[in-house]
Amino acid sequence: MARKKIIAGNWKMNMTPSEAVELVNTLKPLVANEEVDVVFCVPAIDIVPVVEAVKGSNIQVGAENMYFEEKGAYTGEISPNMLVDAGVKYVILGHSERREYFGETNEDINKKMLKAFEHSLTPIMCCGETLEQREQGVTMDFIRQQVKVGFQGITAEQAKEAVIAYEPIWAIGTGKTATTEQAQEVCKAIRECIAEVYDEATAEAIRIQYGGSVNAATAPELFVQPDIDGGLVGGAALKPDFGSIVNYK
Ligand code: G2H
Repeated sequence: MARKKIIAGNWKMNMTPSEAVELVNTLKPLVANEEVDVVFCVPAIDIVPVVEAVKGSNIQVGAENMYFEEKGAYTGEISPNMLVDAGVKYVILGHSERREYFGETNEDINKKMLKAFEHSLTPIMCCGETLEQREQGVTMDFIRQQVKVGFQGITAEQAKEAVIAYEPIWAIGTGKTATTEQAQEVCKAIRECIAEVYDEATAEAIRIQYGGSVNAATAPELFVQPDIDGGLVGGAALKPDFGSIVNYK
């Protein structure tokens, strides 16, 4: 069965709650495309008003992070059950900015992956290499490690529901999109890695996005690649351009 494309916005640390509602109201008619899964991953404080604002539309709401404990003395953190209770369906885990600025490790991300599934949240697990790693020719070794550790203890049935976002770090927010060939090559290799860890059926089912300076001009070519099942979009998700990205065909 063909995989349904999933196009998610990652708002990062942008939009106050009132700006968020305004943006949802602007984008709602522009992203009304039932052929793809449309997800808005928003800052924690925007979740409640955004869940309210998207009601009656095709938009699903995601978080940008969560903690792996249920509750307790973890000042500043947000638990999976808080997200679920607020109406969140997806959660981005292991974005390179979380890894770089907040020291998240593959092991932390694995704990979050396990917790997300325990609460029926769909993880969008990010992976991707630095420019240095690409130049050293170790891109796939690095990504395979991120994927293998990230999915430790995740069953094949769960993995089939997961989303992986391949985001080369050198292409994030830089305006440098990976070429279509580079993006397809790595997404294909990630699928092969999933086949190795699980089986062909799991590899065929899992959705793999590309992320990194995706815009309305680059999306159409990227999203028709055989192993690219949509995108994780940062900057362009904050603009009406996101409508063109969702309607890339
Ligand atoms: C990569 C992406 C969204 P941008 O981080 O996750 O952001 O499209 O701005 O490069």
